[in-house]
Amino acid sequence: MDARYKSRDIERRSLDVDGLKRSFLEWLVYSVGKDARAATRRDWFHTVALAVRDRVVDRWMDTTRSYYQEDAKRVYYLSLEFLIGRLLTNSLSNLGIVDECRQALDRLGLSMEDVVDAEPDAALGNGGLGRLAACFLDSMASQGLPGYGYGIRYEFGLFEQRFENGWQVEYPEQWLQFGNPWEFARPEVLYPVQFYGRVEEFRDSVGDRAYRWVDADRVLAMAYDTPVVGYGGDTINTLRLWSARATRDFNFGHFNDGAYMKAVEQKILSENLSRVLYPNDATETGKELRLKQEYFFTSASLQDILRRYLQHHTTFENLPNKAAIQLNDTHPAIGIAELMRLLVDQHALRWDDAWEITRATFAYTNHTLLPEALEAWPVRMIERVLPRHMQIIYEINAKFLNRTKARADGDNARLSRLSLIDERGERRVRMGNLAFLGSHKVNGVSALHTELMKQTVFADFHEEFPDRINNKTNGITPRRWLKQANPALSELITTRIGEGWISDLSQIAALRDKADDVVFREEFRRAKRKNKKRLAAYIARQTGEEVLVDSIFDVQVKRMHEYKRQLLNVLHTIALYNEMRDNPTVSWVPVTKVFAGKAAPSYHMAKLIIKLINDVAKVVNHDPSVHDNLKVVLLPNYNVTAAEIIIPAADLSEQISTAGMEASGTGNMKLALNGALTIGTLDGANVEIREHVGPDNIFIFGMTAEEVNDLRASGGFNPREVIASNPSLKRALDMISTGAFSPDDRNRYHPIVQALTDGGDHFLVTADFADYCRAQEAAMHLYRDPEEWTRKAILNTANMGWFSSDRTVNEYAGEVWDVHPVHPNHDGEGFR
Ligand code: KOT
Repeated sequence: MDARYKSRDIERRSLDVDGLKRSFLEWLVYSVGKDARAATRRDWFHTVALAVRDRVVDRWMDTTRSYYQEDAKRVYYLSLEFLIGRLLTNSLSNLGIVDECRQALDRLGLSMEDVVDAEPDAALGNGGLGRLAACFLDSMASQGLPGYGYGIRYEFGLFEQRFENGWQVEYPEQWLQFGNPWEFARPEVLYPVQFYGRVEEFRDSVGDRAYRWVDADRVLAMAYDTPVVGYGGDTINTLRLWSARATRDFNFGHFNDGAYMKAVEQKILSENLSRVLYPNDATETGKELRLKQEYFFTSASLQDILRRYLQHHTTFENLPNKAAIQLNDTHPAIGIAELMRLLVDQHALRWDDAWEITRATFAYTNHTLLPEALEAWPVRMIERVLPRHMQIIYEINAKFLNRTKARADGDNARLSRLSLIDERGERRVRMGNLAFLGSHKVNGVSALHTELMKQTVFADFHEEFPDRINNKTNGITPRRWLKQANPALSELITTRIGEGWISDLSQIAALRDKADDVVFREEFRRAKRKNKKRLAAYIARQTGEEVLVDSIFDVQVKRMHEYKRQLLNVLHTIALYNEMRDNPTVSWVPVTKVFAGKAAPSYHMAKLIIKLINDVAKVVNHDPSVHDNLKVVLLPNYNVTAAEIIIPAADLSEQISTAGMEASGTGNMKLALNGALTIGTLDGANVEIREHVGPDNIFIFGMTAEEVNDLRASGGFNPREVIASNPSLKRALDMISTGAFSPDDRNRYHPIVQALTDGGDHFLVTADFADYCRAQEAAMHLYRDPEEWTRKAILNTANMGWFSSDRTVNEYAGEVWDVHPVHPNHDGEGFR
């Protein structure tokens, strides 16, 4: 081998400070094309990312080769969203070279923080569902599981949120503007995806009826691969995202006609498929482009999965033994009809065999019971966009209902509920029912949510298939959400119990004893204080507001949604403000209310709540009569990077959704793991968090899901009565409705007041207000006793081990996917 090439080859792998530094300089000059004097922070970020990427490529290929050689069963996680965030610290940390990189940069006169901060946030998701997918990728790779993520490479991620005059304004999020050093374009991995056209019936070679989809438009799906570095760097998995490309022969006819501009226009239109992420969290749009996005990435992924399978196999009966496909909600559920089409139409399998294979391959995760989020596409739209799939869905439905009818002795109401087609009003395809029927396992994301699935949306299906529904309580990756986001606490933990917790979070239970150790408590507080200072500086930079580091940092960060009840928190804020003004001589526990979260651009009520928080902040923060005892901040543009700064600094974690409405929550887990005490309802995973941290170490309030259900069913809830009987609630609401926070437009908050009163208060904000205030008081009271507070905070951290996404993913692997760890062979000259 050429000696120069060889030395460079070794350089690409070295992990010591000198090697990294030389490698940075080489990348800077020869790939970024700058010298050190001219390089910007962004140039350095690209340089470092490319040099780090070099260090994973060999191990990535080893991993992929090992899966191939062992013909291992793979799991394919199909998700319309992957909310990844930044990758530089994550990659360095999982490779174990954070310090080396910092020193190498130091020798070049650069600060690691500056370089890290130049990376844009990969925001290819809205909230919990997308972030869960990203945590699962980290956990699968860290467990050595052969897991692939499949999704869309959106050119524009979730919009950037700014506040203008207190209102949310959306700006495009151009994360790819300066290139993405982590991805590898695969122009040769290209699959055709069809839309529209019509179905032709014909006779196959043995004279049976067969179908082909003709006259369709074609778009190409091109792959971009991002390596997913597992902890320790042994396993490097792949996230494959599809980008839409026009076919080369696109409207060739137009060229012959001389209609060149028209052809180019068509090309641009077809490439819109992967242009932008829909910004709705837990609500559906019903837009045709969204349906096309769903089919686009699902079809490309299935073609890729079958291609990989066929490298080792000639028939399909073993597909379920070699591939598990997990549907992240119903967004990829059209894949059930697509796999049937591929097996029956293209590979000539018999229907019943294809159906058995399909069902054994797919599993489905439901993430919400909110009716407005359950996908139901108009039959007319599917007929037009995916005509062959509509036929297949009808066929699945007919066979299923026929079988069921035989046993259902005439219960037509039940049959119509089980049907894949909703016949009430405009006929629609119920994607949840399709996903349920086409999967061998269906799961909810917390114990409570799974029980409610059995009792509500899937009650009839559960009766029909009692073994299909199972629970997989969500989790979070301790690498990103403790080790990386909270170095102060992580280092403290590691000095006391070693670093085993990073890959086995159950070991963090060894901290339980330390809750009674006065020295450890002092150090725990010191770490929290450091994080609070970091957040205070961030708040000052972002909002200009100065907050007291010694105040309670009371944090509610999540998407803006009525069911998450930011309004309940705002009402408490106003009530507390009034109490402080009324009693200026009392020595109050200072409180900083921290909010952050985006509202869907078309969700007017959520946007009005944002404006209200900003208006309340303006009044409270400038009122000298409360001194500095109360501050309210709403941080703009909440994303993964902001979460990494906010969460480690929280004292109190707000998880206050109306019971029965939050499927799980995962922010609740991140905050408790970082030593925040939860104030919350018995909703989603809060129920299990209480079981793990202990009822004495959490502030639970409010109605239970059952009580909510009964109250709603009784139809007897009257918010007016509740308000009249609670003077502090009445006063807070009166202030909102008379314009105390909006003197420039006194009617501004009429819709909010209306919803909470004559509107019937669907989310039961007023019903839970008094008990919420009681829980808040208990929290403030406890905060006066720093030793007791810290003891409970430590017990939260120590008792959250079960909520690692490693645990979650292992449960899926064992109970749903039947996949097993593979240990890649790194016999080459890999590192370590
Ligand atoms: C559902 C349909 C469309 C768009 C988004 C959703 C969605 C998002 N459904 N659930 N989520 C959240 O998922 C998280 C992960 O499971 C849960 O923790 C959270 O409670 C859900 O609201």
